[in-house]
Amino acid sequence: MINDENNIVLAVMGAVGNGKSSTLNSIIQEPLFASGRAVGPVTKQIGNCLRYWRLPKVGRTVHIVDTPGICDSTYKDVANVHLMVEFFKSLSHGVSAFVLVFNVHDTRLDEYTKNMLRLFERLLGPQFWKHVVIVFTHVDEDQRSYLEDNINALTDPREGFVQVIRQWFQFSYQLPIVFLSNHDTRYSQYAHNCFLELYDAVVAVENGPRREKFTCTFFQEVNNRTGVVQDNFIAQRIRSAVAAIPQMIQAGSKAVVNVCSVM
Ligand SMILES: Nc1nc2c(ncn2[C@@H]2O[C@H](COP(=O)(O)OP(=O)(O)OP(=O)(O)O)[C@@H](O)[C@H]2O)c(=O)[nH]1
Ligand SMILES: [Mg+2]
Repeated sequence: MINDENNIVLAVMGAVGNGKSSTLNSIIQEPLFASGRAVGPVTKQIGNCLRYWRLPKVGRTVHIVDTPGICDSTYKDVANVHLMVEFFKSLSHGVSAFVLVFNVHDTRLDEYTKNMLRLFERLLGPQFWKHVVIVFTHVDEDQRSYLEDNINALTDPREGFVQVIRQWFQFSYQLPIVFLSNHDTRYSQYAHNCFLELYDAVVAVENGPRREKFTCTFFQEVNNRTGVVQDNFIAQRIRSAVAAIPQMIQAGSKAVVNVCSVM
């Protein structure tokens, strides 16, 4: 049952091509979501479905939500905002973990990614961070020793990746960080261990201090409405969240103009 409260609800987010769809496919051990290398984004729609978490076999069902990648293109920005509206509707029963997916070979936190994180925080509230898991893909077994210096830099307690995010958004707790490979996951003990770490991280944020899934006033308010009224409400909330992020406006980004003009 899609609304069973025992389901893990997992949403992946991140830049185009970072391995979001592949990570979900690895978890369920099924090529459900299209993945690959392309000039533009491969995932163009929100995809969600219910499956067993199979890597590793944990005996729990997972409601997985795949999203199109964040990218810096005017046309795609407009499309992504429309899709985000659908995204929030589909998550209105609560979320175990928001998995932010990065590629270990490209760990820049660019302004666009930062603005999208600001937008999520603004819409969902700062409690959103308590349900975030950071994932780095492309940490393949045969690359692991070569990547060890990168991994140490990213996890550095004073200057590492999570530390930078914590400083930007000014929260004091740690975010779980998982390094994994989506390459050849079927028989690999290494992949099994990586995904066990991911499962443990998801369960840890799901069972945070409040021992419950993430929900927020915004989700509840969305749920209290239906049809066109619900659509208009979501659009209005996104528009005011964007307007409240000075960096998005100062950037003079066409994305902001488009966000406002499509709603
Ligand atoms: N070697 C290796 N390749 C990976 C890994 N994760 C993803 N890939 C490859 O990276 C490419 C992009 O992966 P996707 O899963 O399609 O990425 P995405 O984030 O869903 O991309 P969009 O939907 O376009 O935003 C594919 O060719 C994957 O096979 C990994 O851990 N190791
Ligand atoms: Mg994808």
